[in-house]
Amino acid sequence: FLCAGNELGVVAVGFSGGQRKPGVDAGPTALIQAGLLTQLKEDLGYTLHHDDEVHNYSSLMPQSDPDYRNMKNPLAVSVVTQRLATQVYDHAKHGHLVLTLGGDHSIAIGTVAGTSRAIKERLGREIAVIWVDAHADINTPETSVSGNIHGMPIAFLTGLAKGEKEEMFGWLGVEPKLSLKKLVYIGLRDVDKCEKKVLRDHGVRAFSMHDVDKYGIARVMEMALGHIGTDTPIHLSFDVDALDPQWAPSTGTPVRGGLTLREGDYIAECVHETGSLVAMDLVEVNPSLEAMGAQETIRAGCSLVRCALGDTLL
Ligand code: HAR
Ligand code: MN
Ligand code: MN
Ligand code: MN
Repeated sequence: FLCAGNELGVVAVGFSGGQRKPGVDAGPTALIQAGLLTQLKEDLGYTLHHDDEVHNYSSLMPQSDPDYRNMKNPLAVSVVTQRLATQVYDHAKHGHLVLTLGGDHSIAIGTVAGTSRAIKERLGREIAVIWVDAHADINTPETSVSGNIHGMPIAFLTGLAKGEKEEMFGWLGVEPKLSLKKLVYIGLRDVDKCEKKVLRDHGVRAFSMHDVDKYGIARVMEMALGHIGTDTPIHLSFDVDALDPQWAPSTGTPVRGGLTLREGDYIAECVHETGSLVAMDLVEVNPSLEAMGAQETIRAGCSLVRCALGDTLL
């Protein structure tokens, strides 16, 4: 077994510096207030390891943070993800399954780095990442049009984008935290031109919404998990904007034509069934956007997490 017993580490990250819209930092509090952690404890029987804080890392924030290589807030995102990597690592090295509630998707630089290191040390294994998202988040600072780092985490994790000084993502080191061969995307439908080229050139396994339509979600999951192989530790990084805005309208970059809530839940259920889940992120819930739909978006987020952590219909 990849994780010990029913021990769940929880990290709540109220961080929005990877993009430009305020409010995504309130995601974790909204999810927790909706009862998510209580449900995990009482209904699913997890023992929670949580510091009862929603971290905003204010003490780490730089005085000034000018654009660098086109990146917005580079020092802030670097230092927050560095700290978060340690928090996730500390849970994962004890064999806790780690749940991180974001925050924008830039935080996955920290979460994946943390699980990657812990699993390598504890089990001598490389992790696989299932990235469920409307977007590929594989821009380098040079290819990004927006400069928003939430569109770049995969590039930093796989070494396509290089860090420099310690405080400019140099803390990631030279060894990639994730192999492009161990990455699978599901739900893509808004991928930049340069990102498409990178996916093609490296033969990254990616299931777009076209594939979900064509094969159905069950077959897509068979193929996705088949690519990863049995018995490989899995980090599930779930961007709520993978869901259609009908189910998750309150998110920074909604894109029509997405997954139904059931398809999202099904992905999470299949990942749970592998028994190989070591970490999950739920990101990009922004309750201040489309306020009418905030409760729906929060409910959808809670459902995705419960499914990944073993809630069953029967
Ligand atoms: N590809 C665009 C960019 O790099 C949009 C990225 C939007 N990202 C997220 N996370 N919402 O998936 O700026
Ligand atoms: Mn423990
Ligand atoms: Mn994303
Ligand atoms: Mn996205």
